[in-house]
Amino acid sequence: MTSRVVLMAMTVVAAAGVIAGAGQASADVPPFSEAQGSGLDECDANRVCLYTSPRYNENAPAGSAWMWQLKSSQPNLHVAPTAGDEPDSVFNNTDSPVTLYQHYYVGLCVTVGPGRAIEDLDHYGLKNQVSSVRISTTYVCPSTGSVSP
Ligand SMILES: [Ca+2]
Repeated sequence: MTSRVVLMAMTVVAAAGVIAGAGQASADVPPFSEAQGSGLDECDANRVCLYTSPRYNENAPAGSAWMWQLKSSQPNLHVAPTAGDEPDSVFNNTDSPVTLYQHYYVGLCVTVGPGRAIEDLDHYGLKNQVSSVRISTTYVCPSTGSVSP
């Protein structure tokens, strides 16, 4: 008898959770998109495009050519859809400088000018290291190539 009451109570809690979760999901707008793609042409206007492999995924095996498109700064790429520590190349298809950071706006960094691209982030020690992106003319990566916490 007791276990049956507990089971019923758990069912009610689970149902309430589903309802709350549905409301939460509809209010959440992903901060960036995730899709399969390769090449600079796949990058939409006014977006920063991150690619999981060098050379904008042009040599990535089918099914693993992940790319992410951002239209606003993203301090933490480790959110769904997660792109944290994944990018190997980048195309800045915006009119503003864009700075990529190793951590939450600190650590190793590199600034990519408007309309510019980097085909291999390994040149900056940032292959599979980028965790945040700032689209801004105010903040740029210092000549030391890193930002202290
Ligand atoms: Ca990668």
